[in-house]
Amino acid sequence: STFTHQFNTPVFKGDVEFSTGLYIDGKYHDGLTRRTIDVINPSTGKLITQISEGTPDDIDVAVKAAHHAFNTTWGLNASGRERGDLILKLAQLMEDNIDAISAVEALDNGKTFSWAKSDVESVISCFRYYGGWADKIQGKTIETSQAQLVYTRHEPIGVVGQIIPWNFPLLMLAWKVAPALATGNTIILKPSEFTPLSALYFAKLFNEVGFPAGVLNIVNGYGSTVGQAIAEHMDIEKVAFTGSTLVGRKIMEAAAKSNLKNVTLELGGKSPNIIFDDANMEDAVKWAAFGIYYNHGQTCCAGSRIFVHEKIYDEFLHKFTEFTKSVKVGDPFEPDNFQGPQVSEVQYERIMGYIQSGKEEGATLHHGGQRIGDSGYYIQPTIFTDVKPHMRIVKEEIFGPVGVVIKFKDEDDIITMANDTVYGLASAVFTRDINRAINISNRLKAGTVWVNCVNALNPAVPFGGYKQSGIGRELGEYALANYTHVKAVQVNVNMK
Ligand code: TXE
Repeated sequence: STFTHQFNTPVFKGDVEFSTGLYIDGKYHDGLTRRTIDVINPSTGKLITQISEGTPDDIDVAVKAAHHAFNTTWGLNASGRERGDLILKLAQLMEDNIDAISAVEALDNGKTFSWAKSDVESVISCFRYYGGWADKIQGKTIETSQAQLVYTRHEPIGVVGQIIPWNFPLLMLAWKVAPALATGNTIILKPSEFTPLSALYFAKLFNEVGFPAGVLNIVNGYGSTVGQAIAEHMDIEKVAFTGSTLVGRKIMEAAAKSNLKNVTLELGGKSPNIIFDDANMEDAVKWAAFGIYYNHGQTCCAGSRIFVHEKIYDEFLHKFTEFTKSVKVGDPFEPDNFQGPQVSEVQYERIMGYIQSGKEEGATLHHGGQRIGDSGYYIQPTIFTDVKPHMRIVKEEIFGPVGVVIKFKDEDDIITMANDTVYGLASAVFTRDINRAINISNRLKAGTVWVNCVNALNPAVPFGGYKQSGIGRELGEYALANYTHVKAVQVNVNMK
């Protein structure tokens, strides 16, 4: 069936309409069981619509379509230029519909319309970036001896599975779909059951652009059924996953037990944000708030552990608290709001559970910690102090607007504390001393170090984790390797 919605908000007025079915082989299907999943509005807790629920059998149908497309119209059958042109057209079509897409994302996820729009802008630039790569995927010639011609080909892997989360629904789709398309793979994508709508809208645009049928198949459904079916499928040759570390382990296990499919994982984080005493105080306060409150703290790279040099700790904490009080939380469609509701009731409960654990383990709830209102999943931006390294709020990913502020003495002290985590996704350092910035950057065990900023992302710049934050890198030229096999061809040219 079809989802139709009339937006009449201060920031967007207009109608949207798209199918809620499974998008397989260029057509919409109800799914073999015809079951549905309820899509809930996190701002109200009420039903938005119902979408088709896929099953492992639907995944089988999608995999067959994807193989057929790979062997006939895509893969090595479409030139890089042809693939790139379609990707660029898709980017343009998204730009033409940017407000409507952003409104759907805000409605379903709870992020504000303006932040949703900033996501969609990043989505568009990600597709443009990889559209540009499509005809530049090339191997090398390798000199061995005069008797040989040796070269490599970077070939698409084949049918790839992609499982994405709910925190940046369309952006995570873009990070995965764009490089896979550019390199010539065909795709089975599973969006999060909490936020399926923007991917369905995307499917409509994708279809309009004129990609061959079966190149991208979007199968909504639950992780334990459809997600698991992707991870263990014998005819899917690669799986890319973003989500919890717990599920990341299951994906690897399923890949190992089935066909040893290639795996890339982008998992959790507990990123340190380090503020030295020579940092620009006003900037550091604003960036620290952006680091933890951006996207309601539902960010894998959230700067959730804020380390402040002891000389400026009191001043920082005071200013950070004042700034936190000014963060506007409320309806995603009101233009002044920075923070909307958490994505779901489950996530809301999980975060409130962490706040409770912080109090029980003896940390000081310095600010916030309460629900806002009595409908929707709104939580106050929250600060804990007087924390100890063993506490759950210091060690575990909360994925909510909850930061801990911790004092440090010197560089060795901070490196030990910052690296004392099973994660290693991102980190940030604030200082005006360039040598210190570089030395600290070298010593941090994290896939990204931001110096005097946080959350800077660009499609050209690789992103991914050390330690249990993941395997592999997304974005940039690095991501092309996730979706290509390297074939070495050795030709005997002297015929002996
Ligand atoms: O994630 P899940 P959840 C972290 C964050 C959050 C916690 C739990 O700490 O609080 O994870 O969130 C699919 N086989 N992150 O439970 O379950 C699922 O359907 C295959 C960090 O919502 O990992 C969805 O599409 N797939 C993060 C996707 O996995 C399975 C983003 C992510 O959901 C599956 C989200 C299975 N057995 C949460 N079980 C980040 N790194 O950005 C579930 N899925």
